[in-house]
Parts: sequence; C-alpha cells; structure tokens
Amino acid sequence: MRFVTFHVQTEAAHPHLRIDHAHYLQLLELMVRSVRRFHPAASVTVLTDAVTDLSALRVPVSREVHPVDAGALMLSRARAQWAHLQRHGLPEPLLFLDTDMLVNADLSTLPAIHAFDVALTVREHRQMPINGGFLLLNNADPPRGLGFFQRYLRAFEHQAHDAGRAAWYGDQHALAAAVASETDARLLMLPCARYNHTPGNRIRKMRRPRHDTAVLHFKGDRKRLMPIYWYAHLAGLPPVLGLSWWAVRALVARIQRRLRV
Ligand SMILES: [Mn+2]
Repeated sequence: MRFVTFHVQTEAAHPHLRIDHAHYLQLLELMVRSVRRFHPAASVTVLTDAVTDLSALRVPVSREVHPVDAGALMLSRARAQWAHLQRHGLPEPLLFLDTDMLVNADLSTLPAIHAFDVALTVREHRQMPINGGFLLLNNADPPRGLGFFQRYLRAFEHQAHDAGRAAWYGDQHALAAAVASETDARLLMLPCARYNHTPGNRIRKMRRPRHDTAVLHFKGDRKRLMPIYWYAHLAGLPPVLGLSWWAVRALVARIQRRLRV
C-alpha cells in the first residue's frame, strides 16, 4: 500500500488558521510516522512544488514536484494527485491523505475485506458530505479508480471559475458531484467516525486511545492536539510518559520562541 500527501510552503495559509511551515513539517512527520507504525513497508510520497524545503523532515519520504498555484491550492493538489496517478498508475492500493492526520490502524486490510475501486469518508453535512482528506484507490481494477479520479478532477476544473472553491473546499464539492454521477467505479463509503475522525477540540479528549478509530483528522486549531495524541498513544511509550515527554517538549519550544523574539 502507498500513501501520498500534499504540502507546499506558502503564504496563502488556510483562512481558518495560520501555522508556519516548520510547524506543518512537524505534523507531516508525525503523519508519516503513524503510517509507518502500522505499515512498516509502506512508502510515503509528498507532492509539493519546486521551492518548498522539506529538508527538516527526519523521516524518509519521496518528494515529487508539481506545478502549484498558491491561490488555488486545493485544485493544484487534485492536479498533482492526477499527475502522480498518470506517472505511476496503481500497482498497489493508494491512499491520498492530509498532513494533519494520524493513521491509527492497519488500513491495508480494507481492500481485503471489501470489493471496491474508490473508498471515501462520509459524514452528516448537507453541503460537504465527503471529506477530501481521505481518498483510497484500490488496484483491483485500476481503470475504474483512475476513471473516477479523472471525473472528479473534471468536476473540480468545471467549478474552478469560483476562485474560493479552487482554493479551499472545492475538492469536497467536486467529490460529491463525482460520486453523484458515478456509474462505473465501485464506491465504498466509509463512516468519518471511524476512518476520518475529527476529535473534540480539547486536550482532555486526547487522554484515551481511540481503538475504534482508524484515522484521526486534526482539522483547524486541533492541529495543536496532534502531537499530544501521538506521544500519548502512538509513539510506543506508556501514555503517562508520552504525555510528560510532550509537555516537556512543548515547554522547551515555548521558551525557545520567547528567547527568539
Ligand atoms: Mn486536513
């Protein structure tokens, strides 16, 4: 199984939040570690642009450069994903996932359990029922999954005259449109509660391990919680030790920031 994410160093930060590149790389690194914890042999590819500096990453990733329009990040991501698929095909199942996610279970069992070409995560949300952070393509019948992706990208390009949508959330509208009109690919709709879970935005929500959750998604300012969950439940330390380790690191980082300004 292969894992592919997207990250660029850009000033056009998400409207809901501003976190700097160094911080994003830390999250990306934890995401990669979580993938490797449950899939030791898996490769992780980062789709990025020519100028983004990934040298601070302390985990092995394949860097793949694509053209990126900072004003249309999500559309650029979809185009880069499509270019990746055209370049490599689907020799194995491939999961496109966000950098602000932690993998919390072995996902390679999904293709063994279900017959599908494309797996997406759905939630109760009228405008955006499908979250764009999780898109799994199975390799059982590659043309079907690739066909779906091409129709998704076409739907995205079609609505991209709306500049806001090309920047953020356009992927989710386009996915919903592609799903609604799909006739060929076998779609597997997975519950967000299990495969794309957004935890409560409280530090205390990180206390317990989520054994029922295969993927955690630290949206918006939940990103600050991602290292806490990692150190408490995935780093391989006893939770109390992991949490203490996180607390010491957070304190040191805060002091370093103070000293710098
Ligand atoms: Mn995300």
